[in-house]
Amino acid sequence: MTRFSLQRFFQKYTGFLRNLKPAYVLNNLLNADRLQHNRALYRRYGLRKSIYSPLGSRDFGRQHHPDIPWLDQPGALERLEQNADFQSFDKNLKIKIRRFITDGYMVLENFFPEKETAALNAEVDELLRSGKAGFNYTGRKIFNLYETSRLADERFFRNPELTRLLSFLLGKKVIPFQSLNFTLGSEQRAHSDSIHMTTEPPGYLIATWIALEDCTEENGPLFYFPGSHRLPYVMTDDYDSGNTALTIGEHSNRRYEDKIEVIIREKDLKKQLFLARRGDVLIWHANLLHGGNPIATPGATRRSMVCHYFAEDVICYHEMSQRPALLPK
Ligand SMILES: O=C(O)CCC(=O)C(=O)O
Repeated sequence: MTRFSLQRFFQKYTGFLRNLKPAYVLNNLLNADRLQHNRALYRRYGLRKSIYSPLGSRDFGRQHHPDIPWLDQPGALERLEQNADFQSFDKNLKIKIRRFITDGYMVLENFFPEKETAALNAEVDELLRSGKAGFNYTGRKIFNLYETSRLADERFFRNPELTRLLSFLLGKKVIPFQSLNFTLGSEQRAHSDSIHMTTEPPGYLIATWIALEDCTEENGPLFYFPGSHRLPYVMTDDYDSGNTALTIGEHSNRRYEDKIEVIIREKDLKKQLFLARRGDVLIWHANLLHGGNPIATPGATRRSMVCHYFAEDVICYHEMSQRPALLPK
């Protein structure tokens, strides 16, 4: 089985193998070239294990490395005001960046012109119709469309203006990691991306959520909890994940989402809907709790694209499935 087909297999497959750590180790070995950069990083962060082994937050002990993103550090607002790049932004963007520190998200209204969102929607329809793109095992997500659509790749995933802003927010250059396209709302329960895409030091993931269609209360809009990014990161040791030496734990995702629901209740977090207009972009922090509202009108479409970015020069991994991230070559 080639490396590519094993990756594809994991995108569609939902059975027992998904739970087995050795299956991921095999996948790591088949993708050895995409893990070599970790040798130097493991040394830098004092991690003494094979780059092909399972990897989780427990490997870093109780004390995470203190070099977290600059805007997550104490005194970030003051440091921001002294930053020359920050001073070069327009007044409106400065306000949004300040709020990103406290709220964990920002919205760039009308960022993509209608011509571009219409072209991408037409391309998604055509790729789905021809079978060149398809949904993964969730039945809702088109994984890494940027690999088959130059438009999705160049204008949306690697958009220079967006990647510059994301690099500024993390204080390190970003690496475009994965994209997800939706034609219907995800109806995903509240979660933080950091359980799925994790870094050491923590916090070096950032995402853009792009509205390719207007969102209403009917078509399952995105929701988020402002300020929730400031809560402690919830990792597999913080809930009953079922994780063992050989398995990642059955229903780990459901158990995680149950835990997040408890936290939302206990902290009395206030949910906000993102009733986006087509072309709007929302940027969220690695630890902002968010999800997809139920679709109130069955069948109502909600076209959108999510792009996830890791920062360069940090260890990137997947806490829930306990494996190092295979960065694009
Ligand atoms: O678009 C949505 O409804 C949610 C997407 C999401 O939660 C994610 O990509 O992490």
